[in-house]
Amino acid sequence: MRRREILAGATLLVAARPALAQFDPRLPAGTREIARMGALPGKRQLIELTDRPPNFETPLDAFRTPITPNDRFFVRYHLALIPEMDELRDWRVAIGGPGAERSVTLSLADLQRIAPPVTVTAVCQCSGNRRGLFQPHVPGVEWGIGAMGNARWTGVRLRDVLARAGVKSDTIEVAFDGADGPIVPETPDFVKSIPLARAIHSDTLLAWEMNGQPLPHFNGFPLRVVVPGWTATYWMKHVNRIELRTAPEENFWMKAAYRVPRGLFPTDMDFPTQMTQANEPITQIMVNSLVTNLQDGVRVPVGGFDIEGIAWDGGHGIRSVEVSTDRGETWQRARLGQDLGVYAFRPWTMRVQPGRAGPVQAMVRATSNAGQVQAARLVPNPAGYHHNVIQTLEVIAS
Ligand SMILES: Nc1nc2c(c(=O)[nH]1)N[C@H]1C(S)=C(S)[C@@H](COP(=O)(O)O)O[C@H]1N2
Ligand SMILES: [Mo]
Repeated sequence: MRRREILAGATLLVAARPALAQFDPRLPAGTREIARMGALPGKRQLIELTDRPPNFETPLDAFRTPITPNDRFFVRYHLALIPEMDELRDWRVAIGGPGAERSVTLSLADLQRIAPPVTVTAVCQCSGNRRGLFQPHVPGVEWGIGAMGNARWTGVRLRDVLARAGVKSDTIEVAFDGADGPIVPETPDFVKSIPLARAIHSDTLLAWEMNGQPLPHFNGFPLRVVVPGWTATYWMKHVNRIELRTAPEENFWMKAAYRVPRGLFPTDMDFPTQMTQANEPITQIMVNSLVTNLQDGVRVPVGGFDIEGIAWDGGHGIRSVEVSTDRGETWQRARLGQDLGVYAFRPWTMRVQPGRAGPVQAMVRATSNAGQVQAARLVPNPAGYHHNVIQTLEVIAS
């Protein structure tokens, strides 16, 4: 998107939206008032929530396979000036900062020579996924269920790249900046940091491939950060600057945004340098699941039907998925499908025999290998993060 297009298009596009959208069955609950279907270059139709910056979510049927196709993978940006592909041709990443022994600047070819490539299959999920389903309503991008996707990410371990710069012993955080920027200088640039311990974790990558292809333009071409198990806010796209920090990153996107009340959500790793008395940065993904083959209100055969879906968490893997058709009194275990790794979507399926015609309610709950279970009730928090309430689906047997 070029600067002049953005400015010229801004007013025209806002007015035309709602009427088209409201009865499109592809639009998930919680987004129907504001969304419509739309496409970005290189992408098939996605659910368009805003176009400047582009915020497009993945429709439900794209989750019927445990790997989310690149051309249906959601897109989220905070800032509207996104570099064009040709502007990224001479792209380099600069690594330095007070915690670095030396500054280095590397091309993609340099990165690819550091070590044999590493692939991790992992869910990239926006912290605000399902915010549109919060009741009471919380302001922000009103995502439905599709601000997430699961892909095979290939690249180099971040720790092997940091070693090129040399990590001094007083380094506490590693910060990332991308090549996108704000239209107006008053908007703070999007910079995110992670604790050093998470940066040198063997699964944290700088990735240039997604599902065996170069990263799509809108998913961070040519290089993005991949922090498996952590929400996507840290997965910096078009990353061109990496800073080894000896003091906490203080910008708006760390200090004010992406925070949750302290201790409210369990995590395996603290972010000690960013904690306050009241809150802490959002980090690890919560255990969750989604029915992918049925939507509320659809007709199903009274003689029996399958419920299929996916389950995932922040890196323990899925122990079980259970389904209840009696409002939570009894639960039956679904059959788990292919295991693509602890950070990935885990497919599951369950046969239901309604026995009689009429509405059938199905509740689905996933449990992680750490014993964490989806929330029975929404855990309210000011920014509308971590919606992992047990899904209740109602279909009609006939
Ligand atoms: N450069 C850059 N990287 C970014 C962002 C951004 O606005 N700019 N948003 C982050 C957030 S909040 C999310 S949810 C993911 C979305 O990744 P995707 O667009 O590839 O789906 O990118 C992350 N990385
Ligand atoms: Mo996000």
